[in-house]
Amino acid sequence: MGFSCGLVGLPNAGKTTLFNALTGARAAAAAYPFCTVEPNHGMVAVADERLQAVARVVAPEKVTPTTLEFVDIAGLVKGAAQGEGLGNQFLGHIQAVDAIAQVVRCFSDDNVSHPHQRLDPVGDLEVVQTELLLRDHEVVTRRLDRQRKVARGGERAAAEEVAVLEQVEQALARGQAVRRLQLDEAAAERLRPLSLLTAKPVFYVASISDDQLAAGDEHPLLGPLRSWCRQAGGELVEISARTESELNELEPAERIEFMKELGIVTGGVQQVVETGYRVLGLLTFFTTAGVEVRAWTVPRGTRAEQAAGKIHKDMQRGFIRAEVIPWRQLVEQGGEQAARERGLIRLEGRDYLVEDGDVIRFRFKV
Ligand SMILES: Nc1nc2c(ncn2[C@@H]2O[C@H](COP(=O)(O)OP(=O)(O)O)[C@@H](O)[C@H]2O)c(=O)[nH]1
Ligand SMILES: [Mg+2]
Repeated sequence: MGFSCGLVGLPNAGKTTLFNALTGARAAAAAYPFCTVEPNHGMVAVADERLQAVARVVAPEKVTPTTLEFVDIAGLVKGAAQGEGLGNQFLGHIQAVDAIAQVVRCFSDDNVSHPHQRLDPVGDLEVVQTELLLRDHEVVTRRLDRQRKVARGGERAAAEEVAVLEQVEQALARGQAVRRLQLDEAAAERLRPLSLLTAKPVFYVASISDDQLAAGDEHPLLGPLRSWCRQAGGELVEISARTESELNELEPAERIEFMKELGIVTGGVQQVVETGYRVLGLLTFFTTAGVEVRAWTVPRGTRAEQAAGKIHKDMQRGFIRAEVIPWRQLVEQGGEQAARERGLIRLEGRDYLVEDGDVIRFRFKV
């Protein structure tokens, strides 16, 4: 089971360009709407300095990073919730992802048409947001109608669901995303089968040009965009996706040269991946067994036994114990041997809650 982020936005926002920058793929990015119909899927390695540090002391034959999946979804247009554009089908694709990266156009280019013939990032974010809210509202109202009937038949679970749905329906009608409601675990559980789009974690990606990036705070579009995102409670990543996708075409050595020339310090791609990882509430643990040092991804709150199952079902079934050390301690000790001799490797049972950065060796019998 992997985790995925869907790139969502208006046509020509720069989604496919960002996808290419993320994956190094060369999906068709072109200046006409609906160039992307079937979603493109790509796995992106999550760069992690901790993994490299652990690998330096373990000296394995192989180092395997963990991955995050990105899905390039076709552009949404106003009215998508009513079936405009290729509306409903695309909204269905968004349903399938775990988190949403809302891509918004900030670059200006007369050769690239804008669906509303104007450059207005905040307005664009609102158009997309409204479609997602409308779609959720429709799904919730339909379910509410049905469950009200079932509840009248005296079914208690249905009555409980109706109560939650009514609260959610009112929020959506006010224009409030479901993720902004403080729902308890039980309510969230009831809603899960509906895969509501505005319940998914979200972050925002401003697709901007190099000179806009260089202008930074001075750029007139960015101030309002940043405060809109702050108010919406979502992080904003600013990236020149076109430049970064062009970087992918270069050899690593040339790339470094080119980045120096342009003054690109931290990669926007890296920031997009990190932010996606963070909003999904994921953590990374490492294994060093055999010839491989490897990073694994699980949700926060994962127990040792479940983490073992991520590697192999047999490991979960035959789980005996987990031997755990935080990555930094392992690195400070210079390796497992020394850490073991100093008694720094802890023994944990099946219910141990895995922590971000743990290095774990699972003991199991088959
Ligand atoms: N000038 C400029 N054009 C860009 C930039 N990013 C993307 N484009 C162009 O905008 C058009 C639409 O981009 P695309 O990624 O296909 O948008 P999508 O419809 O959201 O997938 C393409 O012709 C891209 O080359 C940018 O930063 N600056
Ligand atoms: Mg596209």
